Amino acid sequence: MQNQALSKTLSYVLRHKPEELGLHLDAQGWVSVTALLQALQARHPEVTLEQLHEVVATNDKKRFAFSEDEQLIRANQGHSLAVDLALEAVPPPEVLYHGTATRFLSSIRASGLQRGTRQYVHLSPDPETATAVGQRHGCPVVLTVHAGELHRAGAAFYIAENGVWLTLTVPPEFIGAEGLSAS
Ligand code: HQG
Repeated sequence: MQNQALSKTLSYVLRHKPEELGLHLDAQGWVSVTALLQALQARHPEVTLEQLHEVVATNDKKRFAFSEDEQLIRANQGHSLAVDLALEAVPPPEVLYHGTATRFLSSIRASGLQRGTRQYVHLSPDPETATAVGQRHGCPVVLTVHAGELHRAGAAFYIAENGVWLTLTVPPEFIGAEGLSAS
């Protein structure tokens, strides 16, 4: 199994469907590394602990983390499962960015940014990252989010281990009127 395929499998299992591999995440989203490795090896015997460590260390978006003693592993963000990442609420920068596809714009203007199946709306610290996120869905457009104002209005913001900002929802009045051209 290539590293990228292993990363995709980890995303799926650690964010959405652990039961697919017969696994169960604890309340904070952690699972035993030994149990995960055994479950992976039942289908892909060539996967090793070393490869797991390599994928966590070299992952382009730092999607996964080991516990300090390296006995547990979890996804840093992106969950649809109701896990409590135990992130501390922190004041966000005045402006954050959300990359999306142009076809979602009218709906977003009408109802704001909704988390959909995920636990949170995901926001990027810079327009470049947001462009890459938007590109996954089609023709990208980057929206500015008035995170400081939204925070002062009472919304909680969290920053995941990998720098992605998380909040429950962004009402339309906190989204900048202009979409930045994603070039
Ligand atoms: C859109 C990736 C219509 C939203 C990324 C997005 C990120 C609406 C899509 C992380 C809407 C959801 C999350 C509304 C939001 N009407 N469309 N009211 N509100 N949307 O994949 O933010 O590679 O669930 O704009 O890098 O794209 O997986 O969220 O286009 O960090 O590690 O609905 O996933 O990380 O799509 O991406 P997603 P996202 P990974």
